[in-house]
Amino acid sequence: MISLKGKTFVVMGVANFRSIAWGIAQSLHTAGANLIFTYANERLEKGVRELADSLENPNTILVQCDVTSDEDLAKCFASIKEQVGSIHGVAHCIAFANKEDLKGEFVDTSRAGYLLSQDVSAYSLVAVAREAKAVMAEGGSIVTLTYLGGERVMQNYNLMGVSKAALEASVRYLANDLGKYNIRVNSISAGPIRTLSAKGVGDFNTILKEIEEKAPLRRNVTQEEVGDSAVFLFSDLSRGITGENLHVDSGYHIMG
Ligand code: KAL
Repeated sequence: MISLKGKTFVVMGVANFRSIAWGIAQSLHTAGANLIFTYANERLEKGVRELADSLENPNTILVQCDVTSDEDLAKCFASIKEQVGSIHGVAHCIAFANKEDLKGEFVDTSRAGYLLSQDVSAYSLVAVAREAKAVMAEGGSIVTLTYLGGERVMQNYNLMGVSKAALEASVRYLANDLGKYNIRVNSISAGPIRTLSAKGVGDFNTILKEIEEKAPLRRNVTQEEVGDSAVFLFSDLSRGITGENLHVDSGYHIMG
């Protein structure tokens, strides 16, 4: 197993125990890393605290951070710097789109809905990377989460697909900017997992079933698998990789 002992990682976007962010946190914890969790608002704080406390030998820090606020972002990373000095990576696991924009046709997307989704789901990575750079004295690794709908049209993913396309392009431009500081930026394109984001998606079972039938591995992926791949991207084993989109999807993306 890869050891990340003595290294500190910020995990943004844990909503509950089903979150991919939580899968990443658990894998990082198993690798011996120190963890800092950020939560968007008070409503989410209690759940994140309970999860953080459930980790064996918890040595974790929680910081509030609404990524749509430049002030919050600055305060959050200043507080992190004050508490730990420097960090070695950030897991950015944050996305949002209004429910009403995730059905019907993309052509009907409102300006406000489009901008909100871009702000939370794509621009936030740029802002986080800028703040994180100031706290990554020894270089580092930034990992964000995307989905195949950023590369192709997937039913109902609509404006989130466009936000993920912007996120994936941002990964490449950020990788180019931050490479000279030995900061790597990559994304993981996870197969469908039943998280809070997927809640209320009527045909989610159909989506999962299609993966079981068509993906090379003939099964769906788990939070743990995404978490372990993130640990690889955070570790020195991936030191030659940046600007990459790693598909952790049972191979589904290669199928026509
Ligand atoms: C094709 C798929 C089916 C699902 C379609 C759209 C999924 C969009 C993801 C987006 C992030 C979901 C939301 O923003 C939901 C939001 O409107 C309501 N939920 C919330 O506000 C909850 C409480 C909070 C915690 O959620 C967020 N996001 O803040 C895509 C599937 C197969 C794969 C998925 C689920 C991909 C993905 O991007 O999550």
